[in-house]
Amino acid sequence: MKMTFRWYGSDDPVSLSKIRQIPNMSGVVSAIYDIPVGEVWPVERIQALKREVTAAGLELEVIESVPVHEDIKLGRGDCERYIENYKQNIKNLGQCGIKVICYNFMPVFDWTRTQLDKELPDGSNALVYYKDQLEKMNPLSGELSLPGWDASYKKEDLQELFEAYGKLTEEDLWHNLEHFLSEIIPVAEASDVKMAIHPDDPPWNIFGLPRIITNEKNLDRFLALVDSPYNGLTLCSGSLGCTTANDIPALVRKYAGMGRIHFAHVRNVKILPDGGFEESAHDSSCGSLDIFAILKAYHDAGFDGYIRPDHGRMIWGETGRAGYGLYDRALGAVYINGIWEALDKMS
Ligand SMILES: [Mn+2]
Repeated sequence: MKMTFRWYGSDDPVSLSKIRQIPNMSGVVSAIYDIPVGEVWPVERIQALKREVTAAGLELEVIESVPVHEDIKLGRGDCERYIENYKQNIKNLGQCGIKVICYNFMPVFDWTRTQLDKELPDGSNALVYYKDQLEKMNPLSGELSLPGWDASYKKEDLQELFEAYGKLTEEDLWHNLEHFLSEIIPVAEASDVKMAIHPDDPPWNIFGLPRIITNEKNLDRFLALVDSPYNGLTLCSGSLGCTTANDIPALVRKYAGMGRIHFAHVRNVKILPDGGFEESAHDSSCGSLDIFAILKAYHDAGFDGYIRPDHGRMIWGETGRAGYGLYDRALGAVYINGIWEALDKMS
C-alpha cells in the first residue's frame, strides 16, 4: 500500500513540509478548489499543483475529489455538457500522471454531521452525528452551515434543489449514475485513471434526499453498472462503518479481492445505542470498528493501492479545518503503518 494524506492546498494550515515528516508518507491527495463545480480544470493548473507537491518531496497521484455537478445527478439541464467537462477532466488529470480520482454521488450534501467540535471525555474535540440534534436541523432555514455543505448555495437554490430531488426516486438516481458511468468509464480506461466512488456518509437518506452508495447490495449493483476495473471504490471504513449493518472487514475482503478498491479511507467510529455516532481515534480500542481486522483484510487481498488515515480529532490544542488537523491524522497514519509492518512480517 501507499500511505497518503489529504491536503487542501496552499490555504491548508497543515503544510506540505509537515506532512512530509510523517514516517512512510508517500504523497498527498488533493484537488483544485477554486474552480466552480462542473467546469474543466486546465492542464496548467493541475501541473502547477503537481509541481508544488513534488517540490516538497511528495507525490500527487490521487485527486480527492472531482465533484459531480447536481445537474448530472438530477439528469437535467446542462447534464450532458457537464459530463463532457468531466471526461475532459479525466483526460487532463491522466495526462498529468494522476492514477485515481475519488468522487461521490450524494445529492446536495456531502458528509453530514450535527456538531464539529464535540468535546470528548479525554478533552479532544471530534465530529459527531447525534439524532436529537439532527431532528432540530432544518436545511431550508438558510441558517445551517456545516463543512461538506457547499456554502455557495443560497437559500433559494437549496429550496429549488430539494424540490427537484423531491421528484427523483432512488431508481432515477441509479439511472442517472449509470448514464454518467457509461459515458466516463471508457474515457477513464483510455486515460489509465481509476475512478473510485466514495460511499455516502452517513449511509442513509438525509433530510429526505436519496442516498444509494450505502451497503453491500448497492455496492454490488454499482460495480455491475459498468463492469470494468476502472469503475471502482474508495472504501471508507468510517462512512460505511457507522452502521453495524455493514461488516467492513468482509466488504474489504470481497472488493479488494476483486481488485475494485483503488483508495482506502481508514478511520474508526463509535456507534451509539440510538444509531448516532462519534468519530474516534483510529485505534480499535477507541471505537466500534476492528481496525486490525480491516487492515488484515486489505493485506490478505494483496492490496497495493492508496490508503489514508481519514478524519482525525482535534488534539493538543490544535485549531483548523474540522476533521483535518495534523496531529490525530498523523497518529492514525503511524498506527496503520505499524499494523501493516506487523502484517508484512508475520506473513
Ligand atoms: Mn472517507
